[in-house]
Amino acid sequence: MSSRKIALITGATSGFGKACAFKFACNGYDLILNGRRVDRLKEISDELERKYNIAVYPLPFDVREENAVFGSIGSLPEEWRNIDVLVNNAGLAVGRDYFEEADVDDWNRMIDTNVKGFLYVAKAVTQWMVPRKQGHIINMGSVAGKLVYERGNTYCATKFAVDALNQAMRIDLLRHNIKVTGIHPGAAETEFSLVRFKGDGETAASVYNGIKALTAEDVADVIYYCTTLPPHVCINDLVLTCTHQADGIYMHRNPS
Ligand code: NDP
Ligand code: 8X3
Repeated sequence: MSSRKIALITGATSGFGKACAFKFACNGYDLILNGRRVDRLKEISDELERKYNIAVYPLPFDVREENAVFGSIGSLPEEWRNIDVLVNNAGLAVGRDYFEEADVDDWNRMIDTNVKGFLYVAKAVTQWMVPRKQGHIINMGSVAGKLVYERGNTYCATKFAVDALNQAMRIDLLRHNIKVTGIHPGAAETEFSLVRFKGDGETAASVYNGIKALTAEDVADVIYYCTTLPPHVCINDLVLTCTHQADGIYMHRNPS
């Protein structure tokens, strides 16, 4: 174990989290990686250690399980507690339905993951950052947390909550010198839509028809950039979309 910087990334088995793992690894960070799919977590960890000569500590848990989150992060070995960066990213949309037609189980999954799980992870990591008076929390919001769109109801609400909590954490952690950054991407082609549409690949793919969407790597580059600024500089809130998208509603498809 070296004295290199450490990043903890949730949702590192896919999409933004996985791309962040590669971006931070190639810049010399040691990594604590979370996700529920243990096989993927192991594969990614092995590849990163091999390719980038860094150390990886796989930390599988479901962010919805309060005891698992606090237990796993709270009992990290001493040498893994000096976490410099948290990418608080694990999250999902489930369903895209009109309010009166939506499934309450879908709402529960989104609220439990995107709000409660998000809070547990941030709080558990903060216990290691506060005594050091140092650290950077990157919270994964969305354009869906800036503007509500049709049939976005509860997913949008969870990302509005992330936006509010991002502001709240920044205010409350100010006295501990901890940076807090909200990242709000627009449409990015990851496994997000496949999860949202419950495995319906055709509908998932149609979300990106006629646009050149963001890639996970685009988002990871921006997240990493936010961590490279001098200690006295913090990007508080950052919205990024592909050039064919203005916000959570307006897209220009099939541009000539
Ligand atoms: P992916 O589906 O590709 O990745 C989601 C990640 O979250 C996976 O690694 C998944 O891992 C993890 N995850 C989901 N639920 C849990 C859980 N209960 N416990 C632990 N890990 C969990 O999607 P994205 O990379 O696109 O999404 C990442 C974040 O970005 C989400 O918060 C999403 O809301 C947000 N976002 C996505 C956008 C997009 O267009 N793609 C745009 C704006 C924001 P596993 O299944 O192994 O647990
Ligand atoms: C994911 C982007 O526009 O599907 O947060 O809500 S969107």
